[in-house]
Amino acid sequence: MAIKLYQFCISHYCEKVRWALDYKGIKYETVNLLPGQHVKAIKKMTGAESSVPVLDHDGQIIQGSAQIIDYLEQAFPEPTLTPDDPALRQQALDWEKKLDELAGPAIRTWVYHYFLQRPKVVIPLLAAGTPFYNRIALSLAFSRVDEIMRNWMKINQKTADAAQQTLEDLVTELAEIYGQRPYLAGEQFSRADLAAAGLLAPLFQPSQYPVPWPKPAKIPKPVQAWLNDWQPKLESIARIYQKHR
Ligand SMILES: N[C@@H](CCC(=O)N[C@@H](CS)C(=O)NCC(=O)O)C(=O)O
Repeated sequence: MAIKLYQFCISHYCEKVRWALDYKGIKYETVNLLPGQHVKAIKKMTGAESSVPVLDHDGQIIQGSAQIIDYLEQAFPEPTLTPDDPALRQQALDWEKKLDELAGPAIRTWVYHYFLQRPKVVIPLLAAGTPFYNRIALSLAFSRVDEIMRNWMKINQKTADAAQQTLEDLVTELAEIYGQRPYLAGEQFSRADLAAAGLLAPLFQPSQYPVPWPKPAKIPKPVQAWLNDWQPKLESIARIYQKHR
């Protein structure tokens, strides 16, 4: 049995899958790709979109973090990440969908808007887990990388401001819930909590996440100021990560 995860180390959707695989105690190999160079390899495998994560389980190809978790729940049911009770199951799936659709893109737009202004900080994150010469290649082509990433994810000051608002709404909602009960769906840790803490992990930068997080002094000032202000609310989400990751 061979399981390969095609990923970007920095990708928070890939972190969802790494976490689910680790949680279930599944052995797997990662194939770390460089953003940009991944397109051909991923499209060839999926015959469709170029996004990661993609899981290859003995030749069976699954793309998308939620789809991969669905697959893992079938193939490796224990320990489960989806509640048995139908209402709680739906609640967990709804939360995951909402987080995938809102938190994932918002954090990416907001963080990259500021980090792309700091090539020396963002390049090691983008190239994490890949050969060292990729950092040189990205440095040499950085203005093009910046342009492509901004066009592709529609990143500009306006979208970054809207993304920041989305994050503030979500973090507020999550902190309120975690202040009242331990988990998002019922009494057990589920894929809903995994999605929340996995997708928002770049905001609290856990050491288990396989990238060289920059020191606070290197983080762009507007981001660091926001992180300082929102730290108390982020702590309840970080606790889920530290407890279950
Ligand atoms: N809904 C997808 C989103 C995946 C996604 O947006 N992946 C980004 C990295 S964070 C990606 O691969 N972008 C490059 C591309 O689409 O070619 C999931 O849950 O896996």
